[in-house]
Amino acid sequence: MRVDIVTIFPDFFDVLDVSLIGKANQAGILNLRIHDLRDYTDDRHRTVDDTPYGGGAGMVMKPEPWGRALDRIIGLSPTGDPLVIFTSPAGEVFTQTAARQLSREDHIVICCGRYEGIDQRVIDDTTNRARTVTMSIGDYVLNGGEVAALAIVEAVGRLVPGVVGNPESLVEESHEDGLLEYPSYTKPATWRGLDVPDVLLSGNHKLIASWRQQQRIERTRAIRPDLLPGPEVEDDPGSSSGQ
Ligand code: JEB
Repeated sequence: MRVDIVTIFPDFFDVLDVSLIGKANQAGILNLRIHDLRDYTDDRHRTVDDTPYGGGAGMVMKPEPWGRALDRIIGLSPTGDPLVIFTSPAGEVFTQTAARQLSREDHIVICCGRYEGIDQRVIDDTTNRARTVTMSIGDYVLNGGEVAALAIVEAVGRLVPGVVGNPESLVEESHEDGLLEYPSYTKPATWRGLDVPDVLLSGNHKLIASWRQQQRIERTRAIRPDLLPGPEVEDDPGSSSGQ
């Protein structure tokens, strides 16, 4: 899988070298390329931002460097059909389901904005020439798209065959079937007066499996009840949405 990332902070992605993703990159399973947006500027100061039309706080990323960078990267796509992702607090939420779908792509391009974001015409123009999505990694505010791009690359990369050593560890996982994971324990059997649950030392694999499943359901009910199938309540036109 080919992954291109466009950013004004290429050094941000150095951390990938110390991870499984970096190993997969060296092994040729992933082909990860980081592009410095400033290489696509044409002025002495390598300017990437300007003041917003209509006024308001902060700066907006100028369209021209983005246009030149994406023309080049989309034009040189080895598949000719890349999926371009703009990270944004206003995007559709990136979930494990989205990660699965992205892991089946042959070429993705991740665009990392900064400041107040990128001139909207860059997204509109890209939508006219390539499959384009806007994605948010969650409902909190970051200063730019780099941390979001790292999260997407890690979540997607580990689903690409050959990146994670043991494919079984991918199956038995939180969120793959909508329940949280069961609690894990290792040696010693007693630590600071706390015992590993007896069932895990029983050697009874059927009993262990049902105990773990029960733990998953209880944990999900306690911590993430929103993940459990609940009573479908009909929309009340009089109720306000609330946050
Ligand atoms: C992504 C970004 C900014 C309003 C507030 C902050 C480019 N889950 C997420 N939170 N924030 C981002 C994100 C994702 N994905 C995110 C790209 C940019 C935040 N900012 C700062 C812009 N508008 C600039």
